[in-house]
Amino acid sequence: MHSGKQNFDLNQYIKGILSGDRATLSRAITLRESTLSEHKLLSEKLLKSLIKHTGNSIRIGVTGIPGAGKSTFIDVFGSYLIEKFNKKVAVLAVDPSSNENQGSILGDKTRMERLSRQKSAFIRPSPNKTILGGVNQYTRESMLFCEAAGYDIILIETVGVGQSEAKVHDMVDFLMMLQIVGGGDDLQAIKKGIYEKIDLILIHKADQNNKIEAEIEKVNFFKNFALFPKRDSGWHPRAQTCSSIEKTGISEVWNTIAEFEKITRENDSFFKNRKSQNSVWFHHLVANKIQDFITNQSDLKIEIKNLQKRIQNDEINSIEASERITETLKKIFGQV
Ligand SMILES: Nc1nc2c(ncn2[C@@H]2O[C@H](COP(=O)(O)OP(=O)(O)OP(=O)(O)O)[C@@H](O)[C@H]2O)c(=O)[nH]1
Ligand SMILES: [Mg+2]
Repeated sequence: MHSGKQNFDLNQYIKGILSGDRATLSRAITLRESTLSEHKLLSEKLLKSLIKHTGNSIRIGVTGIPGAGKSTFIDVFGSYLIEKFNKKVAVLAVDPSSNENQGSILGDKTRMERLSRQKSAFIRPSPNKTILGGVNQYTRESMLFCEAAGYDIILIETVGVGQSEAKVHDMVDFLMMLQIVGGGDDLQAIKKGIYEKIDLILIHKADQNNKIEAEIEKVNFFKNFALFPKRDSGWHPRAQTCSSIEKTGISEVWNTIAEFEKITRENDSFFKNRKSQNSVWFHHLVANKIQDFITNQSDLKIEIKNLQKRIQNDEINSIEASERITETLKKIFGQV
């Protein structure tokens, strides 16, 4: 018998995840996010064991400014996919309102009320403050755990703050951006180069008095998109309207994603994209390993602290101090 508090071993994690147990899945994500070195080691072993069971989902990023309606849309869209197509839907969401896990869970459960009641849904909020726009390496690895647990649709909610689109773009197959009707930043978004990364602009809250305005904006986006060259993937970004409250345009979003998947699988760009994303992941893993290695060098830590003190006391300047560190690093890596 294992109570919630007891440590799981590798096999318990593997068995639990492969059987689709949501509590174990949740624990595995927490384990991966841990900074303790024994947790890191175990979670790495776990990822290695599960990797052959990953990759069988469609990975969808949902970005947009705070208040664009991302969580509401995911609630409606995810429920639609479960009810209509019997899909298993995992949501990796960012909760900007809280930096504590407990608070996050409560926050997002209320925003995704319908979805959180579904047996085929898994919702994992992450605290926002520590990570840019809510995505980091752990989001990618959480996604892999979800795939091993049998989820076939992964939705990643991320707050659009410019750079976060690039980060989420590195881990999803399809990226959509929610725009509020009358947001007025259509051209600006394109200028920022975000266009290159977005597969669908969803003009959201196209309801009540906003329906006509939404259609006009859709046409404007369409015209702007026409100015850009065709992508290698063979996909040309779309603009569509949608209301999560009136539940209009929801099935059309799924149709677009299905079409995207068909086109990019047929011309192989789907897998090419995933392969290049694996290289990005590898770079992150290497950078983390180097960082871990260095921060575990106590001599180096002491030296940095001492040098910082000496800089404050005007005994050494920053450039000289950094040269000392170069020398120490050379010693550590055996290049003297
Ligand atoms: N009129 C209208 N309002 C909507 C729609 N979808 C969401 N809203 C409202 O927009 C507000 C923000 O919704 P959220 O789903 O929390 O937005 P979000 O983008 O997830 O926000 P953050 O997570 O804070 O970045 C809420 O008050 C929703 O009720 C819609 O389709 N139509
Ligand atoms: Mg939200």
